[in-house]
Amino acid sequence: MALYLVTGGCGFIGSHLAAALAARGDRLRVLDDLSTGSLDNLLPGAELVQGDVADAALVRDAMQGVAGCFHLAAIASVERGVQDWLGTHRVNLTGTIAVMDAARERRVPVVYASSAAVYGDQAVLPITEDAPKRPLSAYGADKLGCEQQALVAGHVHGIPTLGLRFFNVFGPRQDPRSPYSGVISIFCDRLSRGEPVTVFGDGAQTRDFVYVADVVAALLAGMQAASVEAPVLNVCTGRATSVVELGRTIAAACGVAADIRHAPPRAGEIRHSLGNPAQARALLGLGEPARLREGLDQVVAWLRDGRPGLARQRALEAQLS
Ligand code: NAD
Ligand code: UD2
Repeated sequence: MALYLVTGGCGFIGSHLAAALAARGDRLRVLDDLSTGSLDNLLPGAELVQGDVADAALVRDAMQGVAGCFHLAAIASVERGVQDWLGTHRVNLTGTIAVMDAARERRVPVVYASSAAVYGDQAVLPITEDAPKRPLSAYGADKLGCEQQALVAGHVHGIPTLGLRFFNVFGPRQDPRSPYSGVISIFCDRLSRGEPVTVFGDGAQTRDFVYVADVVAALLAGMQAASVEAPVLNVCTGRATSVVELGRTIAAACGVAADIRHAPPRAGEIRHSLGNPAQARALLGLGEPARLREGLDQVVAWLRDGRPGLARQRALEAQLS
């Protein structure tokens, strides 16, 4: 029974990781400032350190006695990086350096979230890990900065790390009601309530949507793969879906007609994003990823249940058993 630190453990992906760690019998310390995460997503029984991941002293305390750190805390939005360049940089890059600095003393392995945003627009698809990096956003540039600091962590300080470039992650507990929410959470929420959805641009842009359970499998397996070489892997499916096709598939999952409207494209938007999952599959021993429709059905069911957080969901399950 090992103790792990999960930064961002009250967020969407963090809450799923927390549940998976607990299911395999591990203990958990969560560091989160609850800015986009919520207390309802805190795993019952987990220790909470509430505060800022860029606060070096706080992170150093939180790192005490842990077997490994999963670093997920970030301002996980391209759009917010546009609005608040410096503020997001402080959390997304300085926060990561604070985590690696705190891991220094005992060389605690760190598995951290990078993003497909490091690639920007690529001519060759699907994207393999060695593709040239051309981030088109402050968010992507900071994630690339995290990867470069991980090289320093390994080379200079002997800290084992693994970076996981998540593509577009979706699943239950992804907040659908913020202007910065991911497209799947917004579309599922609106269409399930019979409201129209807005597609930015012509909707032919494509994304590689990966279900959160597959992301958690990569995170868990990733702790063994962390090394001073600072490896970085794609976490994706290798399947492309256009935004318009997504709208239609979600409408079908909700059992409603697709009411799709169009608005101008987002500035600086990536046109096509499709990852090659082969390296991660081979290195982490991952199975076949979930089909899009399977994952969408889970999101629709979660919305129908009133969007419970992890804690409320646990309480509901306890009542039923
Ligand atoms: P999320 O917003 O649900 O989770 C982020 C968590 O970090 C939240 O609980 C938030 O309260 C916390 N946090 C934010 N700023 C903090 C700070 N200064 N100090 C401490 N805690 C802070 O987002 P998510 O989708 O679960 O993302 C998790 C990680 O995965 C992030 O690093 C994100 O950049 C990365 N990622 C996500 C996606 C995706 O599609 N969701 C894709 C690529 C990468
Ligand atoms: C980027 C990253 C992703 C993650 C995320 C965090 C890429 C390829 N992906 O996702 O890995 O880090 O940022 O924010 O870099 N859209 C609509 N209508 C809406 C909402 C979105 O049409 O109401 C479109 C949007 O224009 C885009 C697609 O849907 O083409 C996906 O948008 P998103 O905000 O869910 O995620 P994206 O691709 O910016």
